[in-house]
Amino acid sequence: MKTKIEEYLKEVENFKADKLESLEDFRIKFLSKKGLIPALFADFRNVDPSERKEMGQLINTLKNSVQEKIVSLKEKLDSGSDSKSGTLDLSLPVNASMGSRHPLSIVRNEIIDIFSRIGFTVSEGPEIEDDFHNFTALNFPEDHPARDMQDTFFIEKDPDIALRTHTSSVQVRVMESTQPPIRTISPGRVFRNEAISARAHCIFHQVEGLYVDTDVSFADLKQTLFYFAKELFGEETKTRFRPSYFPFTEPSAEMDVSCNICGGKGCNVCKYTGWVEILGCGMVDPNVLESCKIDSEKYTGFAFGMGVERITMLKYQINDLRLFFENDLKFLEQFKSTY
Ligand code: 2NM
Repeated sequence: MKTKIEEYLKEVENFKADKLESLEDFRIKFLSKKGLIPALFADFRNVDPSERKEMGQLINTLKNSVQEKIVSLKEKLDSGSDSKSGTLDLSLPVNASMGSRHPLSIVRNEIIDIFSRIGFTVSEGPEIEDDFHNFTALNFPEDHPARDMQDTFFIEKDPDIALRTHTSSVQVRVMESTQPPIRTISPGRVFRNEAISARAHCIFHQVEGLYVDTDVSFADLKQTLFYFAKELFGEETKTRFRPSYFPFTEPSAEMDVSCNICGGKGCNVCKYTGWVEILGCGMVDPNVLESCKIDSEKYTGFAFGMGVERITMLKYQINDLRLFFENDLKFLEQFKSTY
């Protein structure tokens, strides 16, 4: 019996399989009910008691080496067949293209980062709004054209429920629920009933900002936005403020930055003026503070709003807004960022 087992052990050691079928034959030969190992265990009953210990150990060694051989050959054959048939090998290092952030997300995150460095928090709110938060609290007169069906997507009439047309509605909610000091920005999607073109879309992204405290002045507004422009477009960036009008701010202004494409010399992006408009801003109208239960005798505030698409187009010299919504990989793959 001993020589038989030793022969089997040699056979197992030398066994090679180039396909799963021969490995299966090997398994059947040794381990199946009528195989060689069960036969050895059957013979074991007739072994002399003085040899039992040694024979028992030998048979077990044989059984283990058969099992180990099957496992290791199976692994080899499996991984070989994978590479041949071209299925995925999950152990390979990643070398496929990695996916990248959407340019609008990159710029939005950068804007958030710049303002959070000077103490602004981020607030979010619903995209479906009531009339009070989207218009009335923001000092829009009853007959303002923005309240018209032509400009706003209404979901219900009486009471009016609509898709928010700006994220100022979020700031109304912040002011209602928090007493000053308030320093917050609200990034988000907004909706306007407009024809889609290279410069306009019915969905776009805004970041609006709000700062309310005692003694907040227009000088604070200018310096904060000057800091923002330099952080976003570079240290050499100049800013200028032009008077403007918004229902929710008084006085109101629009801020231009020196054109970062021609450096102020004049090009088709700045229409040969050397300046490009990037945001609207102003001192929060006391009516807005009062609508939100903030004492306008005690507190003042400034606010601003910007379109993320517009800023992204300027930063990356993109000339058609529709590219942001088409999900064309050739466009999206060009943007790599840590933001
Ligand atoms: C702008 C321009 C000027 C603005 C006002 C407010 C609020 F809620 F405080 F009244 N939030 N954002 C604002 C002011 C937005 O966007 C062009």
